Amino acid sequence: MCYHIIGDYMESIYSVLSKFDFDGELISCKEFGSGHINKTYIAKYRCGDGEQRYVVQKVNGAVFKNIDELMENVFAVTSYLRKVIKENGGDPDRETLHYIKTKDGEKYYKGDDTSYYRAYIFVKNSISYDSADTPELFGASGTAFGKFQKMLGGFDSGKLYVTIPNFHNTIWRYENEFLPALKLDVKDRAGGCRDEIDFITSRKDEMGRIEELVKEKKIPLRVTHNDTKLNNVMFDKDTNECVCVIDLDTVMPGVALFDFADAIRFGASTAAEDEKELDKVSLNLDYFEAYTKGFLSEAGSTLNNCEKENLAFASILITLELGMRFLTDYLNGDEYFKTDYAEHNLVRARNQLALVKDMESKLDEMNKIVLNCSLLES
Ligand code: ADP
Ligand code: GN1
Ligand code: MG
Repeated sequence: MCYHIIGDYMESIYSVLSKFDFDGELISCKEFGSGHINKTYIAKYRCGDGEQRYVVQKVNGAVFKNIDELMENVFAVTSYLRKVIKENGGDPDRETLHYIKTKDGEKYYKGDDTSYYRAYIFVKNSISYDSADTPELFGASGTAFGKFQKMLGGFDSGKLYVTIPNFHNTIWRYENEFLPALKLDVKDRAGGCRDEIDFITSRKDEMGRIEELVKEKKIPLRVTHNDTKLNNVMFDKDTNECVCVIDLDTVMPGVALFDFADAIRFGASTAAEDEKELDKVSLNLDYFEAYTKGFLSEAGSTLNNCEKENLAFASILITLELGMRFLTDYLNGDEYFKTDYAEHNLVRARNQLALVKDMESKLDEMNKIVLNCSLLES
């Protein structure tokens, strides 16, 4: 048996693996993925002549305060999806996540007071991407998230717990997180980012626009994913077809617009989320169009006109929101997002705000693309 060394938590991860009902003999386990919140491991097991891989995740208990409710949500959503996928003649073992319970029959394993682990089957022959080489590949992820939205159309969103309250309530985040962080300025960092602070503050009036539409009942709450980064979709390694949507921790009642928007923010940018050279950061309209086509081809019939009219605006708003979240975390001393170096959150914030600026100059074109794609669907 060959054990890969995983820093100083080698001991504990192997004891964690032994708590789950996995088949076969452990071959290796290593850290994996580029997520900012949870810690992900891939564990390989020998099963007879073959191999079985499992994904094991340490859920971030500081971010997700109620792990029981979170796991209730993911089990409820994945069981529902399995049913729909079967009805549609698909393969539920491949097209949605398959969670593995612990040997005690629990949905997750609780280590010490702050560590929670859960496990699922690694989707065979699949890969995730941090960027798409072609608009077609990105468009395919739009189809996958659109289909995810459509398949969950019959699931009552009121039955889901809210795993992070006010997750995409931009004005709430401004008033209750950004302004207090700025006021306290615990690390004395605000002086070094005045331009970014002014950029955010000057857009305050736009921050509540979607919330208002929800209050006026023009936009409904639906079952939404809320974290639709390209690397939260698995593609088939050979054909590059989308296989399944993953990272279901933030599936909860929400605004479908933001599922579209967050994917655009990440995948239609010409640069990585933490690119330092800001002149490399812009919105690629070909990618925007490919995603819009893909998303609306599946979810178009579900969304109402008010939602469609706000797809482009929501893309700007979610980018502003994340820029503000990164800056808030920087001001707070980097407590929320994983960082690789001291100024990482500030770099990410500047990057997102540069993208906002470019998107603002392209809003009319984005709206035209949405309109054309909607007409294609009607
Ligand atoms: P995070 O919340 O940290 O983003 P994810 O659930 O997105 O965690 O998982 C991190 C990465 O692990 C994904 O981007 C993907 O590459 C890989 N991964 C996660 N689940 C699976 C799975 N079931 N099958 C294959 N790869 C997976
Ligand atoms: C986090 O876990 P991950 O890396 O998929 C964050 C998202 C941000 C994203 C930015 C629960 O997502 O909201 O948009 O980083 N998830 C949470 O990359 O806060
Ligand atoms: Mg992820």
